[in-house]
Parts: sequence; C-alpha cells; structure tokens
Amino acid sequence: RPFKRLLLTGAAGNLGQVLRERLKPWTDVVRLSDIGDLGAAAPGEEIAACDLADKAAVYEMLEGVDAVLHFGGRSLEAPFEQLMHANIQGTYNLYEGVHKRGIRRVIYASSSHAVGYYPTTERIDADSPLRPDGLYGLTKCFGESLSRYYFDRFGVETVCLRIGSCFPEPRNARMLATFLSYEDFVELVRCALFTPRVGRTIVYGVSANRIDWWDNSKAGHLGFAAHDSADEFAARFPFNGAWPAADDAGNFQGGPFILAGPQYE
Ligand code: NAI
Ligand code: 15L
Repeated sequence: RPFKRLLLTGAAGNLGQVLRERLKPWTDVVRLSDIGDLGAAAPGEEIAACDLADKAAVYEMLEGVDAVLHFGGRSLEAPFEQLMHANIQGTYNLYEGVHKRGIRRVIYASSSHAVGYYPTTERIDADSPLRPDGLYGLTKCFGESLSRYYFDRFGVETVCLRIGSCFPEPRNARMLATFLSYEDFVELVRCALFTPRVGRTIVYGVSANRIDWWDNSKAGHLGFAAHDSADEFAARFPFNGAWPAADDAGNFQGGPFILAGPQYE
C-alpha cells in the first residue's frame, strides 16, 4: 500500500467514520484519534484517543505517521472558549507536532464558513479574501493561515478542503449549492493525498451542483473531478432560484451560520 501509517483525527465524527473505512486500501495502518468513542481497533487500525488541546499527547500520537488527515475539532458555531480549545489550540498543536516529527503533508478540514459572508450572487475562488461568517469560520481561517505559515517556513504541505455540506443527502435548499456527496468527498481526499506536489492548496469541497458558487480552477493540479450532484434532490426543497430560500436564512453563502453567532454572547 502507498502509505505505512495515516493519522485520522476526528475519527469518531461524521466524516471521520466515512474515512475510517475508505482509507484502508491506501495504508497499512490507519491510526484513529478522537475524544469521542472509537470502539475497538479492527485489523489495520490503531486507536490513539487524545484531546487535540493536549500538546504532549498530540506529539505522541504523531509518532511514525506518514501524513495526517485533520478532521477533529468543533464542527459548528460554539462559544469561543470551546472553539479556541479544539480548533485553535488543537490545530496549532497538530502543526507544531507535524513539523517537529518531520511529517510532510496534512489534509485539513477547513470549511466554506471561512468565506461564508460572500453573497450568494458572487462566485469566488481560492484567492478571494477570507470572509468568515462567525467564530467557527474564524477558527477555520486560523487553520488555513497556520497551514500557509508552516508551508512557507517549514515546507509542510497542506491541502485545505473548504468543505461545503458533506452528508448522505442535501438537507435544505442551500445545500443544493453546497452539497458534497460522500463519494466525491472520498475522491477529493484521494486527490489531496496522492497528488505528488501540492505546496499549500485551497480547494472547495463541493459536488457538481448546478448552483455553483465556488470556482476550483486554481486547484486544477489536484485533478479532482466531482461526479455527483445535488440537483437530483432539488424537487424536495421549496426553492425558486431566488435567495433567501424559504427554508434557509439570508442572502449569504454561509446561510444559517450567519445567524448562529450572537446567540452565544
Ligand atoms: P463532527 O462534529 O461529526 O466530528 C468532529 C469530531 O472531532 C468529533 O468526533 C469530536 O469528538 C472530535 N473533537 C472535537 N473536539 C475535539 C478535541 N478537542 N480533541 C479531539 N477531538 C475532538 O464533524 P464532521 O461533520 O465529521 O466534520 C469533520 C471536520 O470537517 C470538522 O473539522 C468540520 O469543521 C469540517 N467540516 C465538515 C463539514 C461537513 O459538511 N460535514 C463541512 C465543513 C467542514
Ligand atoms: C460546516 O462547516 C459544518 O461542519 C457542517 O456540519 C455543516 O453544517 C456545513 O458546514 C454546512 O454549511 O452545511
């Protein structure tokens, strides 16, 4: 197999559970990490439970790892202290350990909420300035900037996946634009892992949806081509092509996340 050991953080989460199965053809061992329940290790798996905010534990968990898939952390808007613990302290610890261990590549689960304050009428690409739509989105901007710094300073490569909405099926009208199918997600991760040189790349994680907010032309070197589309689910949602959609909030790409922040203050 191409890799000896891949580390997957957030392995007990939604996307972590998808990758837990799908990484196996690519690696002799997948090391699984989370603060949540990971169950027992199956053949070809190692369990390394750890809080990302625990620097010594993170350093320990990175021993003998070829590449890291960093999916652990808070995945929704939350009080700043919680976001800081998991996404800011945690992602810093991870990069510091990656650099000190000489690990060459990270696949970082960023989010479209790093740019959620763009209007739904605008098409953006990897070079569009960051416009976070809340504290959660801000922590993703921090992770993306960390990856920039660790590449420029130390040569650690990262592919930042600005994931849209990765679920089995779209859940509302906004997801007709942001949906990323599990199959397309796994293909994107494969491209991010196997492209020989990625430097520090930003790519939007989105299927081939008709409503198209995100231009991936600057990530063409990854060779990612989406095959699925949210369009087959369009009839389910009361959406006439004009935002805001009846079941969603605002004219911003971040949708309901725009309104989520202040409730925590
Ligand atoms: P999830 O919330 O299901 O999984 C995140 C996992 O991280 C959880 O199992 C949780 O226990 C773990 N975690 C939280 N704090 C931790 C800490 N301090 N130390 C160690 N582990 C910790 O989220 P999901 O959907 O699997 O997303 C995975 C990643 O992808 C997240 O970083 C999320 O922000 C990002 N993402 C996901 C999208 C999606 O549509 N599913 C969209 C955009 C970004
Ligand atoms: C995210 O960043 C979240 O992690 C995920 O749970 C979804 O809510 C997604 O964005 C979305 O915008 O649909």
